Amino acid sequence: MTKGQKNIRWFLVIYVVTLLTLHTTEGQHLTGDPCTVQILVPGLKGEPGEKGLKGAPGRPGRVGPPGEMGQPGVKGQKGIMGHHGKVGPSGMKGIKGDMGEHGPRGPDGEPGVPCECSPIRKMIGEMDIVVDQLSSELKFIKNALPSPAAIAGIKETDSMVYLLVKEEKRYSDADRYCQARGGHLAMPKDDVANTALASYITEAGLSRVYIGVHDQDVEGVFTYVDRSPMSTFSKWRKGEPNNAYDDEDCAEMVASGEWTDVACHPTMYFICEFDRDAV
Ligand SMILES: [Ca+2]
Ligand SMILES: [Ca+2]
Repeated sequence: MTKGQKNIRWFLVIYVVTLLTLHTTEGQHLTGDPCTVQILVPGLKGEPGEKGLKGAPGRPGRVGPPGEMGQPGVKGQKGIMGHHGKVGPSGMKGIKGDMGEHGPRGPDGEPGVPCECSPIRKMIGEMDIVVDQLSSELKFIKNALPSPAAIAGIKETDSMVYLLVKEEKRYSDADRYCQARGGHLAMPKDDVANTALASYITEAGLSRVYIGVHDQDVEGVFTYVDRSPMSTFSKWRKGEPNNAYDDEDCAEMVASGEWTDVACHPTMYFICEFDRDAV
């Protein structure tokens, strides 16, 4: 837009405003020609208008910053008791406690019945003797036996205790075994002893055992193993001793109770004897 065009435009604006002012405002009539172009001045400031209606609510503001941490709350009440738990493992045995105090004395018992005590005392005394004998025999058995399976029990006479040993040994080893236990190979010196030994062999289911008879010192002169002479008793089987093969210097007893001279080196079972007084 040029400067001339701007001027024309301002002129037209002023002219229209003037016409409108003259037409609507009586108090401001000016003398002269209504078509005369005049400069107008602004009127007085009007009275304040009435208060307008309340506007619509504004938009929500921004989210504010987080608040500060609050104060601790009040402690709650105690809850109800829970269920019982599982039974735990047994604890270790505790230390033995001190002995308690003596209890009060009990009431007196009923009076006893009078008795004749002498026979009972005598019986007790006899039983004590038997117990002592059994104890000593048991001690002897424990000392004499290599093992319970090695013997077929014990055979006794009035003066001797016989022990059949079921371990096969040579004559000299067998006697050594008996001596180590306080005895000898059995030396039957009468029929009572010889019969006891024979029954012992039979009851054990054996056929022969070494006994303590030999002629190792002088051929043909038999003695007992303790070198005591055979003066009045012997039980040789018929035809014995015969020193067969010139090699029989020891003796065995067979189940019948008879004796036979045999060689000393074979091994076989044997019977030991012990004095009863020493047992
Ligand atoms: Ca001989
Ligand atoms: Ca012979």
